[in-house]
Amino acid sequence: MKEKLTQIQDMTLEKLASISNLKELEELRVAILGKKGELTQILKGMGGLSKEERPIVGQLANEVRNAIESKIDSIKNELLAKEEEEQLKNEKIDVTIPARRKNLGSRHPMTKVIDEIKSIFIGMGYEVAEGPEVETAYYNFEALNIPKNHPARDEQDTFYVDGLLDFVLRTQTSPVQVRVMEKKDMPIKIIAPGRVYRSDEVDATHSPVFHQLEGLVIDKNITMGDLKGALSVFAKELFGEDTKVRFRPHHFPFTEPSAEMDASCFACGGKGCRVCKNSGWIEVLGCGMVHPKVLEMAGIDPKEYSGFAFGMGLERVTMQKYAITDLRLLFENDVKFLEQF
Ligand code: 2U9
Repeated sequence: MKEKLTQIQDMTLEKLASISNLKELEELRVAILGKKGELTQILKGMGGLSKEERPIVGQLANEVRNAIESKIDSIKNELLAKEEEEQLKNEKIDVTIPARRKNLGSRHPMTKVIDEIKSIFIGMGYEVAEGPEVETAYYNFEALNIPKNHPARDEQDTFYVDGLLDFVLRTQTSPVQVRVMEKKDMPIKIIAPGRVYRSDEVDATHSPVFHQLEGLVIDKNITMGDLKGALSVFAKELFGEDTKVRFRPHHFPFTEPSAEMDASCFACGGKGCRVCKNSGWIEVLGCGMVHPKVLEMAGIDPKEYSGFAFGMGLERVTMQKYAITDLRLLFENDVKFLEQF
């Protein structure tokens, strides 16, 4: 039995010398020291030894077990250290590699134009007013001198809510201003930017949802001169100091007299180019003196007060400013398009 023990020790130590990974080491440990291992089997057979032999063999067996165990432990530590070193080598971080660029995105061209126009008017003392996008037909039409059966109320152009003729998705931001007028906190000097809706088919210049910015000034003795002064300052701030403006007569139900304002083309200075379609002028907004009936309906005496109003389509201004030829680009959110602004 003693021989067998020394044999096991020699054989195991020899095998241990050529072990190269933790899996092999564990397999060998189980084969020798495990429940059914060679050494364990021998120790189990010690019952058959004589009284004299038992302590001698027992001591030898312990020595063999200790020798094997301590060798296994030291190899295990070596292998673990090697493994960790390997892992560290593989996980090495090169801190000199430039970081991956984060895509920060950019402000939408519409947002830029809305913010710019808002800050021009805020600089001239206007306040920003907001109101609901689902409106009553009264605020959207009647209060603006667009009675029932008026062509501008054509069902084709308007989204009614749930088939109720009394509720509409606002077709302009004017109802916001009617609501402000009703409060009669004079003088009034406001702009109302926001989303508006019309039952239009989508094409390069139309969309069922678009943005408007309207303005309203009401005080004693407000004249067409105030309108022209304010709007020409606005045009110069938006398109450049040398911008000239011209007013062409027009018709709106809510203003009288009414006009459309053109600005000299900021791209060519009026000579004619692609941006102004060779006319030298770009159409910017509609405007006029608030109709006395509109003032009256809101409870403001037109003999005491007068005012001017204006309105512009923000998609159109954005397209003009950035020479965008298709309105749909403003809604599609294609990153390649948006990155350019
Ligand atoms: C009140 C009284 C009058 C707002 C106005 C326009 C002229 C105008 C169009 C521009 C292009 C709409 O987006 S568009 O199609 N708007 O031309 N808007 S005056 O007049 C008002 C508003 C409120 C109480």
